[in-house]
Amino acid sequence: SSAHLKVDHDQTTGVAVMHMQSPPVNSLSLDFLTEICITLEKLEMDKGCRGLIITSSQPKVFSAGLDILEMYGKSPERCGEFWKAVQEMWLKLYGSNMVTIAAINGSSPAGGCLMSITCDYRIMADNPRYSIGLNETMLGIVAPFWFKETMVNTVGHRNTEISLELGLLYKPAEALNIGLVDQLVPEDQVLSAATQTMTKWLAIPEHARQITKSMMRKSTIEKLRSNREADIQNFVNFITKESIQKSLRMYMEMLKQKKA
Ligand code: CO8
Repeated sequence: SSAHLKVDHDQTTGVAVMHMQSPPVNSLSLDFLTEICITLEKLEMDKGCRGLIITSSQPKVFSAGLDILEMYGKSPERCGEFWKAVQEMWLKLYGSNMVTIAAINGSSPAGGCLMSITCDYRIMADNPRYSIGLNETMLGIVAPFWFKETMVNTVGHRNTEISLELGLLYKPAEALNIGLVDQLVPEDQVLSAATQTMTKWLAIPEHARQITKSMMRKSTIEKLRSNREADIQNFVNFITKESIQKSLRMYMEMLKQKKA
């Protein structure tokens, strides 16, 4: 465990539960992403850990996605460092040999949705106040190709096209309907349902399951792996544009107003 992550690793079942606890909304800052990557690396190396459940300790929110403040008013160097950490988290999660389950106990926009769809299975709290989706266009920004492909691999081309162009955030029932999540359960049962599902997945012959997972995801992962530098440059050039900075500022103001 580290400052913003509580990891409960049950040695007898081989299942680790990673609780995100970065107040107020588990937004993914460079520091938090780095913590997540270090923890994932350790768990991945640990032969005694075969399954990972990701959940949130914060009320009402799984993760608010990338920390918008990391993309606003920052130097190109810093933006590049940030983006490299986002890539790293995605590569570690999407390429994990562990069985990964997202126990989505709150809202999960943008980067929070990305984290969820890197997992093998998603269980969401059946609370209509929560939503999940890749809403980047609503911020005036564009989900990169590897966000898009992870989404296509989850809900198919047409659902992805609609949801990305419109920047849709889906209520749990809608998310279930398009296959963005796999199961809805009452809020207080998200973690126990994830544990139950984990048992099923861990009963499959491990090597066969891992090779199959890798086969399904390899081409998407390779595309980013072999283009990391160009993807960073793309991001930095895009996000530091005056017009994009303005969109982000307006979006942040809108968030504050909604609150007031
Ligand atoms: N980054 C930074 N700060 C955030 C973020 C965020 N993503 N989300 C919320 N906050 C802040 C709020 O501004 C607020 O700050 P303050 O207390 O100072 O006013 C505080 O966190 C609490 O937020 P709320 O009061 O809004 O909390 P609620 O519980 O009412 O709502 C939500 C929680 C639903 C998560 C809500 O905060 C929300 O909708 N947040 C915005 C989520 C969002 O749109 N994230 C998108 C981030 S972009 C991304 O992840 C992918 C980018 C890909 C880049 C591609 C570029 C090329």
